[in-house]
Amino acid sequence: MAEEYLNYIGGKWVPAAGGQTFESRNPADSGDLVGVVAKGGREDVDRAVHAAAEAYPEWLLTPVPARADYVMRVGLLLEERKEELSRLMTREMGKTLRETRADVQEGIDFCFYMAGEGRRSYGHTMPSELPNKFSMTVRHPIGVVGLITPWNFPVAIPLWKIAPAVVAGCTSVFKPAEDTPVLATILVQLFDEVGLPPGVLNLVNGMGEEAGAALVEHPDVRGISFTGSLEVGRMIAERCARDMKRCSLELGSKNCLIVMPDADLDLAVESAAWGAFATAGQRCTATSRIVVHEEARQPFTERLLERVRSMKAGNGLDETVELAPVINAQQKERVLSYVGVGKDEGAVLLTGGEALTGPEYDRGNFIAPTVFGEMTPDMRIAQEEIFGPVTGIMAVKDIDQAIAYANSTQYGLSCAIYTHDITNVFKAIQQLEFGVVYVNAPTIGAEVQLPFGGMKNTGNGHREAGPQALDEFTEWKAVSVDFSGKVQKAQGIQ
Ligand code: UN1
Repeated sequence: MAEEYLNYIGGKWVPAAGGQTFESRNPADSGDLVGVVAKGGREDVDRAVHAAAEAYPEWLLTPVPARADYVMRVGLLLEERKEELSRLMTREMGKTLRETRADVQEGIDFCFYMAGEGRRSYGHTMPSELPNKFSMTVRHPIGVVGLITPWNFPVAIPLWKIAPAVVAGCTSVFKPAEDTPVLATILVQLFDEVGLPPGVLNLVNGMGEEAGAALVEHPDVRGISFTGSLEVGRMIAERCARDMKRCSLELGSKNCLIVMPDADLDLAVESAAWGAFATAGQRCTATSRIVVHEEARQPFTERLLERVRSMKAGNGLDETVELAPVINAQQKERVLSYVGVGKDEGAVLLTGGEALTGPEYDRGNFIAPTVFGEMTPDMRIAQEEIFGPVTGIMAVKDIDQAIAYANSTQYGLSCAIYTHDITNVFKAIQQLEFGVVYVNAPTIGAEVQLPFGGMKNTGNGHREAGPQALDEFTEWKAVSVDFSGKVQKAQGIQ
């Protein structure tokens, strides 16, 4: 029997109100049942929001360093349990062990970063135009928030939201992706273990259309932080706009790696292979487009294909495996259908493009690493987020065309350029419409002390992590203290 995982409401572990459950299965082996999970719906969300609202007044009055201390202690527990959780994460969502270790590490790093923020949480002081009057800004939590997360970073991304919400003084209801409920539940267990007061963090596992929608629509929820698809993000934004709710969105992207002729091609090839095929291409930051100067196209393409063909696919617990399965059977079909789209549009399939078969693959969702050549910016495979092990190469004649091609989608999360030419570097920095830009580094692998988020339809202007982390969960309050003993009127009124 697989272990059962419950929801966490007001500090208590509880089954779903309707008694329903759902399964979490291993994407590398459908016979491996990772856990049976309480399937929460509207009523569970309502109870969780009430618990969060009840906990809020006291949490607001808890000193910020004391709030941050819980986050620090969760980071320490994660450090102790890193290997165990990494292995379980590979079982639950498939990516390789070295990547699941990195996911947990990113969570640890961010807990420590946010713990430090607890003793900063800076505001400003500024002068007043009037004598004997003092002015400053302080952060104020926005209240009860809903946190809705994806499955591709089951520890890091939830912590990008939970840790700043806790430090900011918000109380929250966490609705994790339906593909990774087990890891999410264990993460919440850690907050329980360090003694976070009941109601400050609540967990409702369940489906997006039920539990997620109920959270977004709940009148007592003051803000939503969501990472996922543009399609769902749009629905959330519309609903939040109507109710004047804070809403921060981290959505799809079509990230790009630019290779100029003076680049170190070995580095560019390794960077492309890592960026496109780590997590089987299922990162918001995945290198799903490669723009190569025509002088470098042939040697770059040859070396990339050689590198990609050397990749071993399989169960991520095998340390020699580089290519993991995609998350579920539905996603496998979707990715394969995009291979058909690319061929129909006239792109040239250079390698991959099919499901992997054989005894070690048949019970999992494995797709061969896929590279298209002769891709052009107008093609759907160059425009739509595929979220699988598929990338395409476009040739350009100069840096201006490279930047134009890179910018030619509705998205703008991550873009990398390989070059040693200082002019190319600064043109890229100046003109790329991406929230995350790398020079001679892959499109993936963001560090937690930098702000993370995208331009254009990748989001709605918010950033996670970095010095901006608290902005998502706080309002600015402008405070003025008059100690003149008079009623002073601003703007020169006598
Ligand atoms: C994501 O896929 O949503 O930069 C986040 C990276 C990771 C985060 C990706 N640190 O690839």
